Amino acid sequence: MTAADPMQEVRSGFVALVGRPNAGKSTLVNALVGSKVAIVSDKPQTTRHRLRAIVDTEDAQIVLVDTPGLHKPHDALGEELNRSALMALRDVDVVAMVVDLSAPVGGGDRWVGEHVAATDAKRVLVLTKADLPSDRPIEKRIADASALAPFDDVVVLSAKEGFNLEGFTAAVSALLPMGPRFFPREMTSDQPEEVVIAELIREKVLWHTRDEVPHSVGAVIDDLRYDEDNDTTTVHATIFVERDSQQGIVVGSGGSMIKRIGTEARKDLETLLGTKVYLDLAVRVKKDWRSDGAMIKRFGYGEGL
Ligand SMILES: Nc1nc2c(ncn2[C@@H]2O[C@H](COP(=O)(O)OP(=O)(O)OP(=O)(O)O)[C@@H](O)[C@H]2O)c(=O)[nH]1
Ligand SMILES: [Mg+2]
Repeated sequence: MTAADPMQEVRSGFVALVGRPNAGKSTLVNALVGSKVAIVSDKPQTTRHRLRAIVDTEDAQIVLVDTPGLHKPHDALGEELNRSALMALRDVDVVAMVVDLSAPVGGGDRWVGEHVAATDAKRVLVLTKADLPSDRPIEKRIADASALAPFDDVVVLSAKEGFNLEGFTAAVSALLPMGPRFFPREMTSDQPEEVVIAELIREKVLWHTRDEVPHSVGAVIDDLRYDEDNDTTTVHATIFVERDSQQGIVVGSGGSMIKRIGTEARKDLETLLGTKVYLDLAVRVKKDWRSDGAMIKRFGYGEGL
């Protein structure tokens, strides 16, 4: 067998995944890439960074662009997240609109559909969560969602069960132009290590909190260093919340919650970094930071400009 020619032309291009919060975009990205590159939670508005993830096969390189869920914004953060998601619709070859097959198509989907219809890119409708029961016949759901924009193709899949991921890859590849690979074949994501680490910490907070708390949480890395002698990475990070009461929730009684968050995050970080990890987490209050443009920039959310 001869080594693949790096200049060989394959189906290659950029594919933006857009949709309502919680539709399942990031779960699909992880399933397609085959490793965890995007954080996921059961709370809406989990993704706050536009993230590029690479799916590389023998005859295609699909650069997936995961985006924050499009929603009705209530603050500066929400506006920035929407702006970032809508920016991703420009300059991509294909827009994949991700819709939760188990939930009714609603006004939020129609609004996303209008933006999808307005792009010059090819369009694929992705109906995900096919493993979940639906209260309406599947044909009806597919028909409702298909009417949201003029789509070039429709794919039904389950990211969680890994059902019909190859259907997505085939549908998207067929719509991509021939060209060179844009990224090295072994690369899976374009996120800087510090962002990945901060996001993993935030993800743990999302899973363990509810109501306004998940939305009020931001995480930053204050210091990151690797000590070769004992093969340990030391991470100092701060979790920001907006209220004293939220600080109490994230710390937990006798520090029980922050300990749990820290233990779970450390395990993930050890897998990610392949070293031992010492993780020090502080929880601080920054009142109404979601309305503060400077703080949003400091976290690097949205366009991170
Ligand atoms: N049963 C089932 N659950 C899924 C599937 N895909 C995603 N989920 C769940 O749906 C929830 C939201 O998933 P995410 O991937 O974070 O959704 P998202 O669209 O990226 O959400 P935002 O980042 O907030 O816009 C999580 O609880 C996932 O486990 C699926 O195929 N089947
Ligand atoms: Mg997401």
